[in-house]
Amino acid sequence: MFAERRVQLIETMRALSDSSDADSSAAIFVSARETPRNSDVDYEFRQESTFYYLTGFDEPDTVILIRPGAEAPFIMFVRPHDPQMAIWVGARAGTDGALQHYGADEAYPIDELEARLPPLLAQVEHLYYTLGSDDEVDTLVSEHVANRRQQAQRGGPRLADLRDPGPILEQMRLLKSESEVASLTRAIAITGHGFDAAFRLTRPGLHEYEVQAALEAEFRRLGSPRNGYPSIVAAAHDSCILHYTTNRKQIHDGDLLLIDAGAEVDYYTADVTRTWPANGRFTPEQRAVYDIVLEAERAGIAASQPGAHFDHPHNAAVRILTQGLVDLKILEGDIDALIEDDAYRPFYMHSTSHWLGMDVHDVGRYRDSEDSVELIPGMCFTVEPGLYLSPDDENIPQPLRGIGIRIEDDILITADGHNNLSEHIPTDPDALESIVGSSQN
Ligand SMILES: [Mn+2]
Repeated sequence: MFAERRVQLIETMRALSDSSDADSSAAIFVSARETPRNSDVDYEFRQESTFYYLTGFDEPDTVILIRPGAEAPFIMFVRPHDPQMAIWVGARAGTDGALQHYGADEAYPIDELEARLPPLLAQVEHLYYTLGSDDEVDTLVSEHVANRRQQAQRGGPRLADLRDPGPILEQMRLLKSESEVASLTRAIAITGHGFDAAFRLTRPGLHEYEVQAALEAEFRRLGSPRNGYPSIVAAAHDSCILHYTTNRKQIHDGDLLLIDAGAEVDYYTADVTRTWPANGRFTPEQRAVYDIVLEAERAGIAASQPGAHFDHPHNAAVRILTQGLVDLKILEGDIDALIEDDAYRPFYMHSTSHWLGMDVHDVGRYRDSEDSVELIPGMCFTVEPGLYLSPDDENIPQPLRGIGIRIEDDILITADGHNNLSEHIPTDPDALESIVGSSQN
């Protein structure tokens, strides 16, 4: 599948070539680098998503060159074998591995990049590289551009332009293949097991991190090597903080607990949020807000259809949330006028959906000129409305203050509608009440 993606990229580059020679372009992609944390310790390494999408290669300090029509269209520059490093941190693929296991037509040690790059690019007219993606390669590319400009003045082949390959890859990554959907499905299934453990364990007196540990223990136990993003485990009014990740508080009787978390599998991540009562029973106020958010979420999911547009689930959710804010006596007035004025914004300050895939906020355009993009089969995104009633907002009736609720599912657009990939993780408030705290441990 990695080779197929490189072929698809090559075909797109050829189609975008305006010269007589359709093979006059080349593309450069750079891996993630290791980031030092302190002395001999690095931050956990994760490959850059587009680089992994094109290569399946998960080592740092790697550069690839893709050249349509060349005798060696796929060249990898990798870290060489190092017997000493193999003892300390394990073997690298090396140039042999790049050739044998990763489909490279040629492979060289990364130290040779600076010397080899200029001759490999000497005839290229359209150079694809995302400037700003890597300091070292940025420098090599800008030196090459400067040298080619000088050479062109002396009659050398002209480098016509430097192009960003980002939009091509973003469009490719936006439409998920069957194997990508299978990985997402697995990530979401594992995430569901984590939520199940969290539901069952939850009870007043525990700390947020204890519930997080139960959730993430399932992720790891079932084969997810890491989370797609840091888990948000927010009790009480911290559920009103969208990206609360402190997760250190004790959970008290009467609190809500909001968890927003996703296991990563094969470089694809789930992104699921549930909110439930710590003691297993919603208060009437919590339940009233919960029912509004759930209705908004269901309306958003129902609006997720091929041929609809990206904004439609958001618009459907906002209508329900605004009506709900009126019913709760937080807003008053005509629903259409309130929506027109963004009156819901203090209580619902994020949008309802984002693309989902290798990155939790995955790549892909949201708008085509004026309109939001049309939904087509293979697109995957979240639907995640919420209401966040600040503990400090004196315009909110006192018993509602501090209630924060978000419900989030992962939706795949299909030929005849959609598939809610996280549907098996309960959102029904009665179902949640019956499962919360049911573990004896
Ligand atoms: Mn999300």
